[in-house]
Amino acid sequence: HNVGDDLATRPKMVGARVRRTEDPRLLTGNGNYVDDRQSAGMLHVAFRRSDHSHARIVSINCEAARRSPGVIGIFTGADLEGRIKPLIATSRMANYHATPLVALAQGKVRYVGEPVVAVVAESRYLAEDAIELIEIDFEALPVVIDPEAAVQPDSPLLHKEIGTNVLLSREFKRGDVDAEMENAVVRVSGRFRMRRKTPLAMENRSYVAEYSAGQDALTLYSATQIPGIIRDALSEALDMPGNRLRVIAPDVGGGFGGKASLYPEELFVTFAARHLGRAVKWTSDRLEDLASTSQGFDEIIDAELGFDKAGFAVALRADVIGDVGAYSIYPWTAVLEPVQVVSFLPGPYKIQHYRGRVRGVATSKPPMGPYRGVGRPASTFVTERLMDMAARKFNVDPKLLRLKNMIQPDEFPHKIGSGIVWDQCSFTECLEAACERIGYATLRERQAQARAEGRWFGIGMACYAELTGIGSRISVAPGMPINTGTETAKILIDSTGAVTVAVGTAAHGQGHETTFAQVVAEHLGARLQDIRVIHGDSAAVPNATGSYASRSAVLAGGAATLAAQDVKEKVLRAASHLLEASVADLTIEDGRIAVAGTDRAMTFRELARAVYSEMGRIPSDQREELSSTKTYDPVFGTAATAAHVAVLEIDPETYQVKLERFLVAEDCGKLINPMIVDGQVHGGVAQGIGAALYEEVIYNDEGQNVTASLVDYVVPSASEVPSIDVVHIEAASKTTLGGFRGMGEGGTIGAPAAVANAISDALASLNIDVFELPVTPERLFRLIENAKAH
Ligand code: MCN
Ligand code: SMO
Repeated sequence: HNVGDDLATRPKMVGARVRRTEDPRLLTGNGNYVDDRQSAGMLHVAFRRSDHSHARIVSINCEAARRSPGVIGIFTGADLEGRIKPLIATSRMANYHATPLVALAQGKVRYVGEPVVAVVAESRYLAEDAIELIEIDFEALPVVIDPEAAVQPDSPLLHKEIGTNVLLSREFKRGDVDAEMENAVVRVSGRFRMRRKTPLAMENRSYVAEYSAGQDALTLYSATQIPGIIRDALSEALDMPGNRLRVIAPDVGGGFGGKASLYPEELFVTFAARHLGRAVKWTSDRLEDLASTSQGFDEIIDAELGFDKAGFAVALRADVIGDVGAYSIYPWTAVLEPVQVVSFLPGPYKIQHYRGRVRGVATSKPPMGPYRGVGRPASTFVTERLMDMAARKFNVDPKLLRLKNMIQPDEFPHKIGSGIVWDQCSFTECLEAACERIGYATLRERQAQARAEGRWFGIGMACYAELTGIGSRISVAPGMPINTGTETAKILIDSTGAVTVAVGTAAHGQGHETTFAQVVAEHLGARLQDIRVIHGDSAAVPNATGSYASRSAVLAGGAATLAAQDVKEKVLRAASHLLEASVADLTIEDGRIAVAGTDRAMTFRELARAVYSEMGRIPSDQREELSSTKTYDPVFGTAATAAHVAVLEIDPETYQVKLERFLVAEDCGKLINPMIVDGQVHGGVAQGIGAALYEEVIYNDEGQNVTASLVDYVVPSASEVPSIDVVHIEAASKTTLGGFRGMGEGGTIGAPAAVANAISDALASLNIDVFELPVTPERLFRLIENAKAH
């Protein structure tokens, strides 16, 4: 199944391990990030943020700050009223309450770190100095920190006008789960806890806005994943037509979902540039980033899984409380993360009876937003833990119990209990391949040996499916303000024969400049070195959104394929005049058009010169620009699947968890670039290991973030991440053009569950089950000490 094995029989470009063309630039320090941008007369912003988690703003005194050197302007929420239109993340979902997005707090603050006052000054230092002089009189209000307390009727309210802290509630239901659970022979259950994370990127958030007064035109350079969405949102917020607004995401140093939403600071910087008529910059420092970037994965999940006596899972019920933070994130809404948890809980298994309830609860913390995997790391953690717990009760191998319950290869398409439909998926194939490649039987023998020696050696697996490449019929968040179901590509061959490909997606580490060049080279017959991919520029295509939800390969790859095929036809038509041959007799390869069976040929450069400059050579009524703009809509989308296996040992003296091996067998359909896919899996697994063992944003009872530096918020480094093996099962998707399935998030989805299962497996002799992630050293210590005491 390894793609490398059959490269020779494949088309040349799609499927090749092409080295990332962006790497020479990025690795030699020639990247161009937002903060690198300098422009004449540039001003700098510093934000005075709330140090209260919930308070009324009684008064703000900026007098001393205004007299501070270099200060150009000071703005409060009141100053922005009527100047920036509040944006509302709408949703079609019943029982959902939106909260408006404003640039600066108005009347009240609802989390520590919320921007309250903005100072614009000649330098960042001067702006920071002035910030210190601002006096804000806060009247503290009761904190709302614990999501379970926040749902109680007597809880203080964060949004009085809404009348409840429950911003959303929903139930998915199929069959009669209670009756089936009653009849179940084996039941496993638990209260699972996935702790809050931050989607930590190496580059902090950063924005530069430049304004041309003569043109009334604004350009925002934003470290964002979604320049197209930001452009459309700014157009509304600032009441400007889209053709006077341009949002550019230059090189972006990671996002992981944290740069996939519109931020208050981004709104402010753009407004200020226009208002003051000068370029304005704000770059977050790490403290601000940890305190104010959207956070992810914060759920309490009560779940129970019931089996019949033959070992088939018959009923699953779950109750989810998601801590969505203080506001509903724009544009995705607070619905995004918690509803995905209940949507994906049945996972790859046939479970006839399902009920999943979810509530998203507002608390005094930064808004919950997308984070790599969205909902599925938590749902996979729960379902895969329950599978392992059941296997132990049945005394059967966890692999066999999974295989028995999985949707089998001849049972697709399959609709799971939440209503999601899996197209053809490789559930059993991935699990079999993972176990074969890692030598599962041998590992179990090693484990028996280790156990005999009193060692804690564990093997954990996790299987999942994720919905990727989502089209217009099942938008990422139904009823949200912006359509995310399509993407556009524009290809132009210029008069030098060079090929420029513009896509609406915005890579921030995924290597699109390489993979989309491969797609276009394949379908156009151009040379890789003649192709340049432009991404992350809202002005490059008429409608664009960005990169999130593992959609770019499917959507932009699809659009690029359509556009390349169209341009190829134009090239062939032009060449047929110039080479005096019929289109059917022409071939295009490596940037050369040739007449089959003759020595007549021309390069793209010669062709382009003739088309654009040598007016007599093609009849004028048949001369056409060598370009095409195509939009692709996969309508539904496609599922990607994987099986993860973690092997680890826990030191019985220090309780240190040492990951020995990690293997992923994944199916992302037809691979564009196996090397890039491997890299994506490696990075995703590293983040999943972080979620399993280290990463946790902690708020104390007053709502203060006590993990607001990278000393306290611990991420895995190279020494904590083992070498990761990746096996590719390449089942082309039948529902997407080109057969691609998305995979950029997958690594993070499976790894937390696999590690949690491996730890529970290692500690089976103590009857320990992991219900809470991350299993930090402290948690593991308590688990083991508790178990020993009983
Ligand atoms: N690819 C491929 N063959 C396939 C599928 C994908 O070669 N069958 C390639 C694509 O062409 C692309 C990469 O793999 O170069 C990822 O593709 P895709 O799954 O379409 O995901 P996106 O490009 O839309 O990226 C978004 C995804 C998300 S949602 C998060 S979160 C995430 C991730 O990508 N954040 C990342 N990977 C990241 N990687 C880095 N370095 N930094 C982040 O912030
Ligand atoms: S969390 Mo990825 O940006 O969808």
